[in-house]
Amino acid sequence: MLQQLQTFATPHDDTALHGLAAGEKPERADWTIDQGWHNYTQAEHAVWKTLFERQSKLLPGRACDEFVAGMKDLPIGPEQIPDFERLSEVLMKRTGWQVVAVPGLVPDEVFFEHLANRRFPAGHFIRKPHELDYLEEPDVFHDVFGHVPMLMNPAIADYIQAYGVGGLRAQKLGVLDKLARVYWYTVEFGLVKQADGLRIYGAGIASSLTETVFSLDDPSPNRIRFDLERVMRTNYRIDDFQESYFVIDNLDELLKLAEVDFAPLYQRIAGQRDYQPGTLLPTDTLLTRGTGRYHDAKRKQSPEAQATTHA
Ligand code: HBI
Ligand code: FE
Repeated sequence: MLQQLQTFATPHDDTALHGLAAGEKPERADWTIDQGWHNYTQAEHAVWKTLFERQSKLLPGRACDEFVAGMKDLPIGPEQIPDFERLSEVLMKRTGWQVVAVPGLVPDEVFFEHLANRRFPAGHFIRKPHELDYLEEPDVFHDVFGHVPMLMNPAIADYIQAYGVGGLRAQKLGVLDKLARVYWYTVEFGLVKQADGLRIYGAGIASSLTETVFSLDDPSPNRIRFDLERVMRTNYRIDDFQESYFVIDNLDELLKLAEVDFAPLYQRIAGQRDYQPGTLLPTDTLLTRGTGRYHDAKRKQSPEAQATTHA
């Protein structure tokens, strides 16, 4: 209880870990907390501003048109960390979604239950000035700047809800790892083809300065036409840039994905082997064959880095 009080009463202190990772137990069963908007300090708003301005300079011509349009219509600006209630008012009218505050990572079933009900759980805390470029847990910048503009799009809105429903089902079937890869390579790290070339729609890219550039401009990663079964069998990196990005033709493709019955796919790939993040297959449709230089260099530095992929 003491720990609970401390973590929730002073939500903006210096602890590095939040939510599940900090060993917290929630007050409410759905893990939501008050955003506590008035508790943000000037220093915290300043971190938001730094991040916001960096990304806003970089994203025109790189983020997909839907991201830019969503951002424009939301009460999100450089000066202050957004207020979730004001975001929810606009989102609710557009696609029926809400943003709710959570202390950090929440258990899978809690996460899915929110998504299945069109509530997006957003970390209420913001990273510290020394962790601008790398953070283990989703904070308010990743969740709000990266995810919320996309939730203004009806296709993404339906797709993420379907992921929540599918997540609960996949958990019961013991195949969550397969489904989580689909989320990872679409909602978090997806690229989409637009008239003038590849663009970002994944929140993990859109909220990262370095990965924005790496994913689109660097010769190192593979850029592969999205294929559902292929992605379900592909491990991903949680500690570094992706070695492969998967590309969809347009966001409506996700709507079709949301309608697919995954059960037969889980059965078909059960027992088949997984692919490593950088592996290319003869059946892949390649947009870019990566040089692999970035991750090869890292593996030379520390061979054990190869193992830090997510099952
Ligand atoms: N909790 N707050 C939060 N945000 C996430 O993105 C999240 C989570 N809990 C579980 C989870 N993601 C993933 O591991 C699932 O998508 C599988
Ligand atoms: Fe995310």
